[in-house]
Amino acid sequence: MQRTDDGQKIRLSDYRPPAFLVRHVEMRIALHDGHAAVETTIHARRAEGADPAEPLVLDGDHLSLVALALDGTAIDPRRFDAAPDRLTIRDLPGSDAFALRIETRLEPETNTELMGLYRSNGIWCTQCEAEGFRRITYFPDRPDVLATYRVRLEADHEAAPVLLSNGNPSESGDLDGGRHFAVWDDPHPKPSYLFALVAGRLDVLRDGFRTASGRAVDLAVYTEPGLADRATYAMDALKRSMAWDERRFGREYDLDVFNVVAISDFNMGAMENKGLNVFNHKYVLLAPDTATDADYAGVETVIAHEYFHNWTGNRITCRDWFQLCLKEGLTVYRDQEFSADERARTVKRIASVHGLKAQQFPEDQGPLQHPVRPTQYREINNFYTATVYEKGAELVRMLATILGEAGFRAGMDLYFARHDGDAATIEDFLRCFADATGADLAQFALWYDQAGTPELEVQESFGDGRLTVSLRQSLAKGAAGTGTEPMHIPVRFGLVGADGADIAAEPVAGAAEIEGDVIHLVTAEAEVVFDGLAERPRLSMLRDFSAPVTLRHEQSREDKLALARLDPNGFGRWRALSDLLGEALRAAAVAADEAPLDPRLVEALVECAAEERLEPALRAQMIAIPGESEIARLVGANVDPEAVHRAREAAIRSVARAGAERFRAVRDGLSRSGEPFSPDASSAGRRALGNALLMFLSAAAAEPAEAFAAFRDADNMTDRMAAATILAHRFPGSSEAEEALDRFHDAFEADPLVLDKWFTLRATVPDPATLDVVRELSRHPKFTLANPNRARALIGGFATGNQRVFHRADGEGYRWTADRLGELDRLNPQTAARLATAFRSWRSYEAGRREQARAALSTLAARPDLSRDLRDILDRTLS
Ligand code: 0A1
Ligand code: ZN
Repeated sequence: MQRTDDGQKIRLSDYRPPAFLVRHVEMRIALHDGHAAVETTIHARRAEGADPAEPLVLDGDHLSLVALALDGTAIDPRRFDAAPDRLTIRDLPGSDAFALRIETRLEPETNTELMGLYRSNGIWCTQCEAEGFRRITYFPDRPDVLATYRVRLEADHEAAPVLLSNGNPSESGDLDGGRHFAVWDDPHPKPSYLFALVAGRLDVLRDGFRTASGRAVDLAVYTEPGLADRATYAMDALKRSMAWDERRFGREYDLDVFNVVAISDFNMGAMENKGLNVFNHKYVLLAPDTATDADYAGVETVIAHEYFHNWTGNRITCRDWFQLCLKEGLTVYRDQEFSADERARTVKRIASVHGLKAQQFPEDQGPLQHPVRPTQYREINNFYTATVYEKGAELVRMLATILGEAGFRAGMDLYFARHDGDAATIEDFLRCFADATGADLAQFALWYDQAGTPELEVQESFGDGRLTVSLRQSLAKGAAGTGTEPMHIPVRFGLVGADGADIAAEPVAGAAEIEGDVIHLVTAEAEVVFDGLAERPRLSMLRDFSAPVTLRHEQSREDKLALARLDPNGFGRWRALSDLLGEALRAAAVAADEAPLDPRLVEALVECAAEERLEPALRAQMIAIPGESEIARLVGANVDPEAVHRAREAAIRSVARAGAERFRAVRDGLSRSGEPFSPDASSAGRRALGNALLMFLSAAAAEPAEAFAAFRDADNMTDRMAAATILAHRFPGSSEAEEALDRFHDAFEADPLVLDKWFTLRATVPDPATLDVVRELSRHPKFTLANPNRARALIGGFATGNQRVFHRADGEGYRWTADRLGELDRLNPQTAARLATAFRSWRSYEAGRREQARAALSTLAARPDLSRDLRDILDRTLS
């Protein structure tokens, strides 16, 4: 049963330290078919300075109390109130420690929200972040209450030969009636959101790691039976992550075991429970025949992310949920750096920036806007957002840019030393960098509190060997209503000469502060002057996307075209091309014309595709045509998705026709037939380029034969999926597309992760008839709203991956989606709320669609029994 909404907001300004502290928790959890019996003993005491008359108030969520005892004696019922969402106990000792024993009884099988203790494919597992522990027992379920845990699990040996919890294994043994037990000790004090248990019939892949100081760690990845051989890449990524964190940040692992479990039904990507990371199986299980290169990269990233949380999140956690970015932004930054080191830095950076613009920018510019550190929420689960994660990571990256590598590392070292074992705040974090380097970060701190994407306007003029660059920053007030003060924007730049080399020019003294290749813009406006230049350089601004801003650089198309060819910074070349493409597509979509692209831009793209000295992965990124939702974002207002679709198709045709011959030669040159599949970054890059070219070649030929042959001959999922997408999306209804989709379905029907791909592939066909297809798919025997991956594959695939049909003028796309969200909300509010964010940009569409979207959203919002999660998103989206 979902929580309904009382409309109440939780505010950062109301934060009070806990009145009671918990030192140690003992749990005995007996798992049975149909129910679980939980006995929890909380060793606690009143916090120093807390009011001795204050009752102990423990959080609960749909709990029923079985028994309650204080220091071994049942408590007089007049001394406590047990409600499903709260246990209040009065007259507790003034300062002595006490042991409170709480018994609860749960029904994991009926837990469809997948929060707390639930059963997935027969496996018992938990998800406690953010507030799931209170669905297991009454507890001060807040991240600033840290305790050590000793957990005893009991279950039927047959049903659950594997019994896992946090920390190190201690005792285990047999019990009567075919049951057995295992005890786990977690010596590291942790908040309740990091508690976990897993029990069931699981296969395991084992390995080991020796830390720099010599600790031997047993590593294990658990999967459903028969799938452990698909965990080898995840295990490899884990070992690489452990070694990287030692090298890069001096962080070692701190337990004797590290366990990872892959679960089929999971709301998010994964969870960093201490010593027992639980994953959506999508981020563990891989095989060349079932997983794409993007899946491999995703597994590597998520494995690293969860592992890195051991220090940034677990050893140092958050004081309260407003500080979520303290662990998430920092950990995303760390996983991005890991991928950059393990793969290719520029390619990784482009992918991150692309993701930031696709996910975070629309959030920051729409009704769901909030600062990286929010100051209020109704439902915390709705704040695991691109802003907290991805923009949060950008803030850490800016800090590294501003302080330099050594200063940043000194600040991180101090943070680990000073706050190990703490529940910290953003202020604590920033103070470490200030103290370690002497920097004043007061202005920088505004980035955490001011929502919205700043605009950075740049103008340049050149004469007599002197280049004057004017910079202006501005921040519009958005839905969050936060401040608009000028912030510290680090602007990495280069002056590119006609020979394609950076010109080393000294800035004229007295202008805005420049350190190396970074301009520190700290005022609303500033001017930078370079003198003594022998030629007019091309200004390459905001290299590596050194700040999360919208750059408005008044730069001629000639200069941009020159940078696309010449910029020695690979990111700069990509950005020049993507700006040129974005601008051309935006203009075409606004004018609703299908004019071909500027031939010079087309030529630049074709040349990039063929530029041998560039790594193929980068070439694939450079020739990517912006997607329809990206073009819609650039149009910004009164978007007509049909015009967007036509503009994009016309652009693809212009590039395809002009490049066909050279594309063919490049594609032929890439093929390495006979070589066994390898998921490494450069092999993946060759496949990415080859498949991007196949798309253009199919568009040029205007017929599906080549893509069909590629589909038929594919010996890995990346190539198969790419070819199937070309067939389904570009040749919908053709016999080749139908045959490919059927073959795909029949070959992989039994593999849930691949079947998800098939649902998404069909839901994203940009053809009006897709609405009937998704209707039919929602009645497919393998479709279920109970599995979040499946729900996301169909509903999410459609609503976020099919601009043209989701935004159908007749509103049918909106209504179908809203109806599904209403159904899903009754099972899994968190996933429903997340999917509902597909509507976040509804106001930027043309009037007719706007009205249809408003009507669909209002009808959904009018349902009386919506969850707090979905109601929060709908109210903010409509406001
Ligand atoms: N902390 C996890 C992700 C996560 C967040 C929220 C959840 O439930 C509301 C579950 C998992 C991470 O960053 O990986
Ligand atoms: Zn995280």
